[in-house]
Amino acid sequence: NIPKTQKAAVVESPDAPIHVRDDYPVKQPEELAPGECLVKMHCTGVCHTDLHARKGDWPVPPKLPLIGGHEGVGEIVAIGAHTANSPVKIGDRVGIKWLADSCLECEQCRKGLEQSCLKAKLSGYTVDGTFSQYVVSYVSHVTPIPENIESTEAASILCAGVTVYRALKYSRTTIGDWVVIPGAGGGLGHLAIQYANAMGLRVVAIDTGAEKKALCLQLGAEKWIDFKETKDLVKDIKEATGGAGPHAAVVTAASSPAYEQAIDYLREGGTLMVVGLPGTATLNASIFFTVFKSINILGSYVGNRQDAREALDVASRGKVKCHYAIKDLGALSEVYEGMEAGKVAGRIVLSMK
Ligand code: 8ID
Ligand code: ZN
Repeated sequence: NIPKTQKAAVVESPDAPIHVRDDYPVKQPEELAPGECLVKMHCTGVCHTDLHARKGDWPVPPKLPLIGGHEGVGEIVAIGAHTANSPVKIGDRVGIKWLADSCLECEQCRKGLEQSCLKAKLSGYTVDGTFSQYVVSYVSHVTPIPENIESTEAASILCAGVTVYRALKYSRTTIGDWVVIPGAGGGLGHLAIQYANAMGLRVVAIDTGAEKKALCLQLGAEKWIDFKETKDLVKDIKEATGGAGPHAAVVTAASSPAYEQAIDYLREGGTLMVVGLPGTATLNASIFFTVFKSINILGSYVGNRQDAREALDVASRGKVKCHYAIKDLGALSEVYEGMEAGKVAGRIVLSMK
């Protein structure tokens, strides 16, 4: 009883309005290739990456027409014939993350850096994503969802959560260290505050507006700086961290100004985790002070299958909770408008039922 057609939000071109259709074809079970599975979606988060994709912001172009979305949770309703060694079965609740599939054989895959596999398939970018009722994904990469977490709670852990979890994990920090999070009131940032706290880190949240301030402080940030109000960001960050500056910065803002002074405010030996992805900006770091202060600059790209399980495990034990509002798929355009205007505190999750 899998329908032939479904609701889907289709982007035909970067300028055209998003077209929510109800006659989009569903790939039928007998059409699935080995290794593919069909997932009936419960819900999906909306990431700022989906907005970058929709606008064609990035130097690597998305497929067109495109169905975006890569924070989906649903149930497997079919698996392609002749699929060998599937780690999941029909009826399992699974998550669809940014990395839809990778070859599992190349050096990057063997090293657990599968997100940088040259044959990677990206949900909602190079293959259709989760803004539809049925999604074709891949048995080796869908993420089993633990029982004790709601689908709507789990959705944004699959991109926002795993991304900041991994960035913090590799930030060369330890219990009691200070981490500054520009973008703290957004989807990635508000989860980063909580993962940082769970790791024993002390958080300086940077973002703007009363609503995001209240959210960040409520989620456990010790200090707050409004980037639109500060007269001297470096001075304010240093003061907030007792004079010496933070041990790490995890930049989750979707804008390049958020990176500009990181080398100046980081503590000696500190680490800049490059996460937020403004279109074509370059990192402008003083070479002299990067060397003189022994600064580490590390790009951090979502997470591998293990990171996804770890991030979900932490959330399923109640240590991290997504702050979200639920809307329908038809609201996607207005969600993007709100996100563009910086008005979304936390996340928006779309119900797909
Ligand atoms: O794997 C990765 N590296 C990865 C994974 C997922 C998402 C990277 N991203 C990227 C997205 O593509 C996007 O560029 O991270 C960025 C943030 O995604 P998001 O959290 O989904 O976006 P959001 O909810 O809009 O939050 C961004 C926040 O940044 C603040 C905004 O106010 C907003 O709350 N912000 C901005 I724009 N400029 C800022 C600044 N200068 C700033 N905060 C502090 N300082
Ligand atoms: Zn994302």
